[in-house]
Amino acid sequence: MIMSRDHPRYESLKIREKLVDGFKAGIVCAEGLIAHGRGEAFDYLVGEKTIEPVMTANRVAVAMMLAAKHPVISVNGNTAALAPEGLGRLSVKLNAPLEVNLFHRTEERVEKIIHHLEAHGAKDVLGKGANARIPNISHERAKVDKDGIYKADVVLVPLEDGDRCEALVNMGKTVIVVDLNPLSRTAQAASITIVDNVVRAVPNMIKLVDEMMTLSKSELEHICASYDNKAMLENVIRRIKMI
Ligand code: PTJ
Repeated sequence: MIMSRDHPRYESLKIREKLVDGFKAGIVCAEGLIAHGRGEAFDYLVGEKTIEPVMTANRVAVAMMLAAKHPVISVNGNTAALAPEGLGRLSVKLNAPLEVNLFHRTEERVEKIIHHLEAHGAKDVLGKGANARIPNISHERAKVDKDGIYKADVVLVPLEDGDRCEALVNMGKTVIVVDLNPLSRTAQAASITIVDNVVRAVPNMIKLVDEMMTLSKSELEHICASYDNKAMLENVIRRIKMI
């Protein structure tokens, strides 16, 4: 579809087009299109921009990733379609492997997503032939790589589901999620919740990594020390009511 740049919903329509193209290419699942619609509704509520309390969460998330021993970035169909280059850049800058991990898993889709990420510059993407399981999860997102999500101390998961978020937290991991719905079980269960669209969250994190990569371990720990995710979520909900 040809869209004029002066269309008032140009950016939003471009994002939809990326998801539809991803669906046609076998990267995004049909359910992913529905999930995006829910995300769009919440994006309206935050004014389609990164609101102030979320920048604090972003900063803490980047500090956690920089201070981690084994940070990993989990990628699903929607995020691969929306931010393939950004995810690859973030992975290189943080020295954190990307791992494809799908709720509606098929081996064919895992391979297509790995190929898509690598075509956009990502290196050594994990996820094929997952060889470990997250305990107490019965669905396909339990399947992980033993050298990736299974071993990670900090996991960044854009568009997580509530069950797995809780299971990862129960494994003792720090779980950073990107979810536009501040009320979702995922948002409530995560260690750090970035209530933002992945199309803004990924570039924001890249910028912050550039700014913060020279900080010492104690400076990074200081940034994380007083962070309270529940208070941050309450702040986001208050802001939404004011917009
Ligand atoms: O690719 P798969 O097989 O792993 O499946 C991906 C989906 C998204 C279908 C799967 O993870 C799923 O069912 O997700 P949920 O439980 O519907 O949750 C999606 C959450 O992401 C909702 O809370 C949405 O508000 C939120 N969301 C949707 N689009 C975005 C978003 N958050 C941030 N940025 C978005 N672009």
